[in-house]
Amino acid sequence: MLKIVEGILKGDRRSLSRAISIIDNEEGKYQEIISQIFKNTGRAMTIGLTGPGGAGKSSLIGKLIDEFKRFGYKIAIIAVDPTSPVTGGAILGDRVRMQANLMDKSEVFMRSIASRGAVGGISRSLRNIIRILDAAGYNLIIVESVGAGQLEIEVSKVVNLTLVVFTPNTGDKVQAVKAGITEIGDIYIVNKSDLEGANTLYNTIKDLIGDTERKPIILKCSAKTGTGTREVAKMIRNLLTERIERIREKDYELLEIELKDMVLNILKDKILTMLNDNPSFHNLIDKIQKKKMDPFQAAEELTSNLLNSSFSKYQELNKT
Ligand SMILES: Nc1nc2c(ncn2[C@@H]2O[C@H](COP(=O)(O)OP(=O)(O)O)[C@@H](O)[C@H]2O)c(=O)[nH]1
Ligand SMILES: [Mg+2]
Repeated sequence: MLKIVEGILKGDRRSLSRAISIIDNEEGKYQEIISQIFKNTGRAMTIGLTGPGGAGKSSLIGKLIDEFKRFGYKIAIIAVDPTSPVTGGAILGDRVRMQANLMDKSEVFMRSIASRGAVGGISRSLRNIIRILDAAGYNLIIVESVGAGQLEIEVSKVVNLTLVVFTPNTGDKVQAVKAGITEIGDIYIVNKSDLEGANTLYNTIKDLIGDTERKPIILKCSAKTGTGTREVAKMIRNLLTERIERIREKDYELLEIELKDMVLNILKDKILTMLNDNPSFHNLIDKIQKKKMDPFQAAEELTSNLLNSSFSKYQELNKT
């Protein structure tokens, strides 16, 4: 067993941090780490908080943590921020704000990752980071993400439950709808209920999405005063237990995508090597150049050529 894996399983924070960096950067060892911890995963529940910057996600997480700890959860937080590099202001600000809330909550693990804008890439690293935290014994993992559109959707696919946070003073309701955010939330939250306009926004959101078939839950709270935050926490806990079937289904679908993706990647590498080694590859290019063959014919011929030769190789291997 790798030393770092021993550390992870013991819940050692330095090993955890290091492992998360390895995964985030897809350094060579990351597959081995995941393989070695994999049997120890599968217990954690995950929730995602998303919504515009300044809506109060970090503040709300700070409040929710108090409640969740009362429920007995061991909590880890991952902040994903596509807009700023790791050293950027937004995350640092978040860190400070959350840490103010996290005084005496040192058992909460917190980490920010930069998504580097690669769609698909973030869900892969996020899934594996969740596995690491899961193996380390964190059983409630909270993902905070900022930004609009694609990243939000990516994150919502990876987590068990998605919360979308709105606030009256960034209240561009139409934009929220445009970004496809109406599709992804299990719970919609109007934060800053202590401010004017919160009721109007709450009613607008109810009209816009409360009536859709999915019947998402819409709540109001103030992360500043604490009004309503306990209800939010309770609702999250209830949904996590009530919707266990749906959560399993979603997990199955994710594994399906993940596995297909991995097989395709492996095949692509192998096929490219085979293609470059194949003598008829360059012959066919010659033929195309001399107009003896069109590219479609050549591609078909090469493909069946490759498939046949790999098939006979496979049969040979199985004979012995
Ligand atoms: N009045 C009021 N301000 C809030 C509330 N929640 C957060 N804030 C403030 O809104 C700003 C942005 O909060 P933050 O949690 O960093 O938002 P995030 O960008 O969504 O994570 C901060 O100045 C918070 O103090 C609330 O319920 N009421
Ligand atoms: Mg934040």
